Amino acid sequence: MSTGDEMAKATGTRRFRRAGLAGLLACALLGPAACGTKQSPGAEAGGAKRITLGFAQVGSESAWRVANTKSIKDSAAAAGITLDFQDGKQRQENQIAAIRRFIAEKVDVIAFSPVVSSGWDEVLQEAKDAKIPVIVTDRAIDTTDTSLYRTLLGSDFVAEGRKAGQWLVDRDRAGAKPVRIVQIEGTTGSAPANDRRDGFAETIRSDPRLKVIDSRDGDFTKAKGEQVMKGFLARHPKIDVVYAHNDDEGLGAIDAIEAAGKRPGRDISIITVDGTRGGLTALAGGKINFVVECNPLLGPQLMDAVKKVVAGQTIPDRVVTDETAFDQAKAKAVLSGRQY
Ligand code: GYE
Repeated sequence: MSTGDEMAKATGTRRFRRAGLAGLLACALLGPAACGTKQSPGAEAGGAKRITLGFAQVGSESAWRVANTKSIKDSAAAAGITLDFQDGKQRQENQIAAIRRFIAEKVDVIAFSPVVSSGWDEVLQEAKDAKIPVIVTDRAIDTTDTSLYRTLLGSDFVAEGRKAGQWLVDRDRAGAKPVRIVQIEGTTGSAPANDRRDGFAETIRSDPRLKVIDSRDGDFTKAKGEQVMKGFLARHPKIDVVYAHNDDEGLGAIDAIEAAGKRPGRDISIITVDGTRGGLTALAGGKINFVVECNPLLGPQLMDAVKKVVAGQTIPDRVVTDETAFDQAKAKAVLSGRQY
């Protein structure tokens, strides 16, 4: 989705279908007496039909993702929602197959976090034709037809990229030398990779000494982050800063830098995004210099949206997660209470 579309989604609201919900609402409001004595399969003691949510996850590429999956599973259980969870193993075709299965099995709501942003129109049209509402979480999709989904819950990745860039601009304001930056990107074609790159580029443009000298896909994993960093170190005799699109890639870069006999956080500065326990621990220990937060705990918001969509209530088209950023002192202060 383009920033323009996102802005449109951020401002509007939409009304959801009420058809076929009168009975459900009567059950919920008036109790079992209004629902008759026979419970349909999946019905609960209180009379309201249990909601089934099909969720197509990206994969388990990072600590962020593991925390996100746990949040979704825990919140579904707490909300009394039956969750049909499918791990897409970072492949769009797996996620499309999962969504088709959810449609065939007639789940009440489909939610997914798209591994890449383009190529969803056809399968989402199938969900729309089957009258199954779709909620996009975490990563945006690229489509001109915003009627294909009800809302997007998640972070503003452009803002995250800007925070990363602004920290560097402020830190190096007084410097005179060129600053050679290498960038370890997230999965090519994913919303967070595109937006974190663009937000960062836009901000550092204000200072001509700051230059991205190389940029490669690290697929949001520690193993690829390490591999990409090894390549950078082999190709570039002087690197001042690593900007990694997530903590895992940054932690991989630390291993590569140490293996090359250099000190991460000192000889080469590191900026990452996420704020997981692993990232904040390295930050508190001085091996990372700045971490921009991206909150994975989207489960409660998602379950709330699912219930509202099923009940025919109005929900905002775009819900942006509240986030902060951490320097070394702040990381030390929050680490003990970090859930993920
Ligand atoms: O930053 C990264 C994960 O989509 C925001 O995906 C998410 C990103 C997160 O793999 O660690």
